Amino acid sequence: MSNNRVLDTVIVGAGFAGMYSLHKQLSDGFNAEIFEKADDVGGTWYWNKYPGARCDIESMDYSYSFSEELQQEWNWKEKYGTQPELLKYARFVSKKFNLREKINFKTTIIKASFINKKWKIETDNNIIIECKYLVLATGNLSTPNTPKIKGISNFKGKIYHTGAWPKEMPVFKDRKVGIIGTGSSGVQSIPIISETAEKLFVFQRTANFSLPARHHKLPEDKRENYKKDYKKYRDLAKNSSFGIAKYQPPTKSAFDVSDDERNDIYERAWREGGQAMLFAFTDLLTNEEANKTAADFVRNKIKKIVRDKETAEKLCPNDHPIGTKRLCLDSNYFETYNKENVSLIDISNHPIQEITDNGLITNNIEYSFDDLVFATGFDAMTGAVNAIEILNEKNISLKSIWSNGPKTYLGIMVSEFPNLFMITGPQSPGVKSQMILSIEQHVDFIHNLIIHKRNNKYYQVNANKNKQEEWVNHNNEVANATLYPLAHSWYNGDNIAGKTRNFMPYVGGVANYKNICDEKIKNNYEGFEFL
Ligand code: FAD
Ligand code: N01
Repeated sequence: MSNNRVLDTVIVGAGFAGMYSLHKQLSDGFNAEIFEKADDVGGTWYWNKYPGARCDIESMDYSYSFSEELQQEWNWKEKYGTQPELLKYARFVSKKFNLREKINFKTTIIKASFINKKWKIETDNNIIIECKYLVLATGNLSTPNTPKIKGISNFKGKIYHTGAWPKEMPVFKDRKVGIIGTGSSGVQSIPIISETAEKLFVFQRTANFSLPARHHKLPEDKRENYKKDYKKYRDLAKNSSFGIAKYQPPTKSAFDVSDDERNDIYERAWREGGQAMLFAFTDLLTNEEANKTAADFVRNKIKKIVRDKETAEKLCPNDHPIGTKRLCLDSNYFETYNKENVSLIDISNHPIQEITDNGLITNNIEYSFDDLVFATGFDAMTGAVNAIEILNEKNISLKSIWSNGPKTYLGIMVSEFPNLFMITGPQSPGVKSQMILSIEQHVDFIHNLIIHKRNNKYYQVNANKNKQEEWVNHNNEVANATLYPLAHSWYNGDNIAGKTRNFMPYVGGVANYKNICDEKIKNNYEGFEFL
């Protein structure tokens, strides 16, 4: 592709959001291209190649619904798709819809300035593009966070981050490995690394809740039956809170049933696998006592699984209500701590003092290993956007405006940044949902907005500042009526040193959110200003 050019639309990122956005744009005759820093499509599923990486929402749900042909043609092999399968799926989509020729790989967008009613976009390889619309499909979990720990450059072994895993799988056989972090990435990778490593040291700052995934191959008949009724399942998902067909809103409080009944319900959910337990009662995420019934159930399970009492105690989460951090799903995570070659090191009261040539020091004890894995997560939700210098007409950067936390209108636009759109941005339900469903809904909304603008010959759309403020306040009110803010999590920005605490996702549910968006359209795009 040529260097400098003029386009209708620049889309940043070739994950599921960017690809669908490009497809919509091309289908409606816009001159659009994607710019992607990786050398392939896939986004999350390109970067997170760590051992055990897979989705934790069943693949029959966690997939595109926009094309009936695609959803009938593609055959998921497993209940929860593996990273290689998801990457293959992303590539398949990019080829089926002829997207690749419009994707500039190995190109990072570094700057975007709104000048004379157009966006001027600059890349790290000196391409300059002028365009009407800028769509940020940069991902919520795409900026890996490596904590700044003293001595890191001294480490003589190999260092990996789960969120930027090398293409060639490292061999841990007969090696001593240290891993920092016990979030979803740690919980998935620890059991697999322990299978071959001579020794695995797990450095845990906070114990995390995890439920069994009960993963299995997807039987062909089950898959085909699901496909026959795909529309029904997709509609159920759209009308749910989290965008998952089988988890419909519960109707009873945890205290509407006897202790025995409640326990039976949790036991069935535990055996079934997945997140079912969290959807058992209406008040699990709003009432601490109700939540404790589920948390106690899981803590008791951990104590039954893990043989060493002291280790089991350390693995029991006690600092947050269950479900208020992203709930992990695992395959034999707690069982892994019964293995001779695995040691759990509780660093909750003893932060890592230093990384040394051969390992690390905590609580004045040095642990030696050959390889160090950071499963330390991401600068979530704002990291990738803030990494681009985005300047509005007054030359004010989005990063500076967001310095005390992000503010958006519907998670889609930011006031005073005209013609700039975000897919599943802060204050949208994106990360609190089956994300591909939210991505599709956002892309459709943004696309309608652009078409409305084109049809009416407007040159600019901007989010109204007061409406944005109202939306942010509503977002906070909804979050504060739940237990979510009680947890220290990336939802609040707590995992990044110096990041202002702000609860970022919209937790009112995908169905409510879609209704709100539909209302805005009905009310002549309420909150959006057209010029
Ligand atoms: P991404 O997939 O993150 O893609 C963003 C792309 O933008 C990346 O390729 C990145 O390289 C590119 N980019 C960013 N900045 C720039 C720039 N300046 N210039 C050029 N390119 C740029 N969600 C679920 O709903 N269910 C799951 O089971 C699930 N599992 C997950 C497992 C893991 C390990 C992780 C990390 C996340 C998971 N998620 C899951 C969330 C997942 O991120 C989303 O489901 C979805 O894949 C996000 O797609 P996206 O296109 O919005 O962003
Ligand atoms: O990251 P995390 P993740 N010293 O932030 C620890 C999605 N995802 O990559 O809890 C010591 O959850 C940190 O400790 P603490 C999913 O949305 C999904 O695991 O902050 N420890 C924590 O234990 C998920 O939520 C899947 O005290 C430090 C861990 O590192 C999101 O991505 C799989 C530390 C980070 O956990 C992020 O998950 C993977 C330090 N300085 C990811 N800094 C699925 O299964 C951080 N930690 C679908």
